[in-house]
Amino acid sequence: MGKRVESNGKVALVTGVTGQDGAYLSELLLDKGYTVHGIKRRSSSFNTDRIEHLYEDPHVDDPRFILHFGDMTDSTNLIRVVQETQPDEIYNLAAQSHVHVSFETPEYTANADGMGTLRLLEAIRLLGLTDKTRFYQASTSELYGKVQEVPQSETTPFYPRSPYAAAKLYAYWIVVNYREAYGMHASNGILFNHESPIRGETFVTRKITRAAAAIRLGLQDKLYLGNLNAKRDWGHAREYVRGMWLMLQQDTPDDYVLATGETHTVRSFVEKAFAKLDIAIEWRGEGVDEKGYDKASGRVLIEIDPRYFRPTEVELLIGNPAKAHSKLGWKHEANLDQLVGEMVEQDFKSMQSKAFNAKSSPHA
Ligand code: NDP
Ligand code: GDR
Repeated sequence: MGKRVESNGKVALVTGVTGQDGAYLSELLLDKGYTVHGIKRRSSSFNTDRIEHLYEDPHVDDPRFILHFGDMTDSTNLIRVVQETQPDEIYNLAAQSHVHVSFETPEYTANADGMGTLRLLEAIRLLGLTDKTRFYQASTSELYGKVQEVPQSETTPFYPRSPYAAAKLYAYWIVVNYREAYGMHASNGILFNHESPIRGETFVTRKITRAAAAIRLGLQDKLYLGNLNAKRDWGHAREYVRGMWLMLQQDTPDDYVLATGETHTVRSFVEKAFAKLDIAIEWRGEGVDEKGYDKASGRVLIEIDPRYFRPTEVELLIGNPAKAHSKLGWKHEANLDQLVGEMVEQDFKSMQSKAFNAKSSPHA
């Protein structure tokens, strides 16, 4: 964060503030002069790494970034925080956001991602804030699931393929319903995958860029992955949070796809990431026996572990962001090559300095 900017008098409430998008969005809103309230979960270890740089001493006058403990599964907590903060805008980013994990925790995912959205909308309604508070819902390209048509747009039918997507489907429709029933300014951003150097470490892109860096530095031997053939439309998270904000600045609420309009396989993401560190990957074998070799040394660097396969997969995502372009003036900028480059560079730098510190520690 640079110098504090003049207040614009507006208050935003961000759920999921400790996540990738929560961090970028808070930065953007603070830069625009908002007072930002964030809801974070209590955890047994620190979960505020991504927003550390935004932290302000709570004892200063007129604090602009304020954190509240809370949880999407706790109605009374959400009602209290909304009442206390009286937000002009709510960005609902909190979710159990891992598709594969949702098969292990389907009920919790439905509760946090589906019912949690309803709880927030009801809080707005019960507190009489329907005319004041605008609402952004973090909807997802996972709603499209099994391919119906490509590229996917706001009018493409949904066919969810995971408990996560089914929970987000409920959230999507309850937002549309509250908009139509109560005239709320509530919008769905149907966002395709967006990544960054602060992407969660268990999503495939970050898993790959971290592994590439660690393998290059000799800190890891191999990378195990699941489905290499899945295709995703990957953009940069910093650009996507701007789209969220734009949706809430429109006179009328609506639903918008944010995407790049390009799609790439997981396999090609792997090749690009390793190539950034001068490792050329050569693939041999098929199906679960496919392996990625270091072309130069012949060493196996990538293997398939079927544990990472999902019971039902989303094979192909490619979005059509034409509506966001024409109505919001939003367009992605970074291409996949730039995104991969930024992620690999940051992972390499931070692992290199950690490895150096470990070596130079007197206790190592
Ligand atoms: P992250 O997983 O990085 O962040 C999720 C956030 O939600 C974290 O702050 C997490 O807290 C919080 N959270 C999880 N469960 C609860 C709960 N029960 N109560 C309160 N907070 C909770 O996700 P992203 O930032 O990548 O994504 C933001 C939103 O956008 C999510 O809703 C996701 O489903 C959706 N989305 C993401 C896309 C992407 O490509 N990134 C694409 C489309 C939609 P903690 O830090 O404690 O875990
Ligand atoms: P996704 O992201 O499921 O699209 O959901 P993820 O990065 O987890 O998976 C993308 C694709 O890669 C394949 N894959 C692997 N995935 C993981 N996580 N780990 C592996 O080892 C691996 N190997 C192959 C997956 O099968 C999948 O096809 C993300 C989340 O941010 C959601 O919250 C969001 O809604 C959607 O993007 C849009």
